[in-house]
Amino acid sequence: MPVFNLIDPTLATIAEKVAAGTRLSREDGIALYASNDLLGIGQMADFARRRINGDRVYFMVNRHINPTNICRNRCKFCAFARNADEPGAYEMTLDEVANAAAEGAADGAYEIHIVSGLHPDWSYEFYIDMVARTRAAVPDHVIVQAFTAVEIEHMAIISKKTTREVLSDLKDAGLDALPGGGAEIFSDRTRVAAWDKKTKGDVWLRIHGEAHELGIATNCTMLYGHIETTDERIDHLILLREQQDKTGGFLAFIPLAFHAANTELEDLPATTGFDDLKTLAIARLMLDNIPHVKAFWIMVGLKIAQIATAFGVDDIDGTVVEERITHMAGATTPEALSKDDLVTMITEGGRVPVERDTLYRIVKMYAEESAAPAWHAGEIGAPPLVGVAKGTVATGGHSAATE
Ligand code: V47
Repeated sequence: MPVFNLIDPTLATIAEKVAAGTRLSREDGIALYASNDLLGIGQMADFARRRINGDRVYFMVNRHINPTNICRNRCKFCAFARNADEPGAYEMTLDEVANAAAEGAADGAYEIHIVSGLHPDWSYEFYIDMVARTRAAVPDHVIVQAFTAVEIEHMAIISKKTTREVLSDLKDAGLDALPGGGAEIFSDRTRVAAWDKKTKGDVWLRIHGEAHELGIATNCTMLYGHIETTDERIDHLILLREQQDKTGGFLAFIPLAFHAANTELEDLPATTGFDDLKTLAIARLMLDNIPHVKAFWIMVGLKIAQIATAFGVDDIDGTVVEERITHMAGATTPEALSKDDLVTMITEGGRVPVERDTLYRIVKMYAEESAAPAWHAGEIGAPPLVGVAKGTVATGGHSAATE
């Protein structure tokens, strides 16, 4: 049995559950947020991380493309969106998107990550062509991860199709995976106050469930550090966990630290390092059925992302190149990192750097590992593991070798 050095004795029952691989309750999540014992929480999250992912910390070479910032939803937390006639508004042509994707692939990217505003004039066919053109511009091994559930709902509205039909059309055009954006915080209170036109939580979850059923892997996120309460954060995590129990296709959870500059919530302070680490660690502990927890270095900064690998995180995202959404909201992180930067960040923590594709298949191991982890998606070319993470990850019950 692991021994956790807890300063806060109220965490003792939670520690027993973590050691035994027992699911944590809503009350446990609330108690974790109420505690100041960051190192105690971190030790438990590190134990949970190791049980699932062994010594690996994943990263990837990827390219983000944001084809337009023109958006008909003007959410209060967003510094990226513009009206068409506003200074700074831009839109890319399909040629420009395809060229950026080809350039990313030529630079070694295994993922093209496409997210946009909801352009009021783009047609359904334009979106389908965007995926088809991107797919055609890159080699087969490159994963096309495109469109948040918010964009999928938008496409369903403009095409008068169901969201399932939209996902199916996109898949036929070459879509492999959905990114995790647009979830924000599922509570209706926050939605009504700050993003009233945006996709409701139950619709966001339904779309991801539909994607999983169609064999499209997805990620999930939580935007934190704005007007939400910590209870609302725990409720958000539990809704993600319940969806994963049903459809099993979430690969990674990514908490997104709110950046306030140039938004309507500009007066709010930035998240603290303490809150960032606690949120990542609590996510690892609550989301016992989601294999990976990612610290997106663009949002939490390089130093917190590196330290987070000792607080439950097994993924620090990728090289990125040209990120606009957080930088327009005041992020001071670089826009790109090299592979060497990422490998150094991981190696300093004594972990095994693993370059992966979107589906967590191995591109390259950068060091020897003593034992393969419980969760292992195989090598590049192995069949995608979508929908298999149903309640099996917490105890290390899943392994690609046993599928
Ligand atoms: O949906 C918007 C968030 C998301 C701000 O799936 C903001 O692998 C902070 O989802 N401050 C887009 N966050 C980014 C995203 C993402 C990033 C990296 C990897 C993956 C993945 C997904 O960013 C939006 C929204 O939730 N966001 N504005 C802001 N001011």
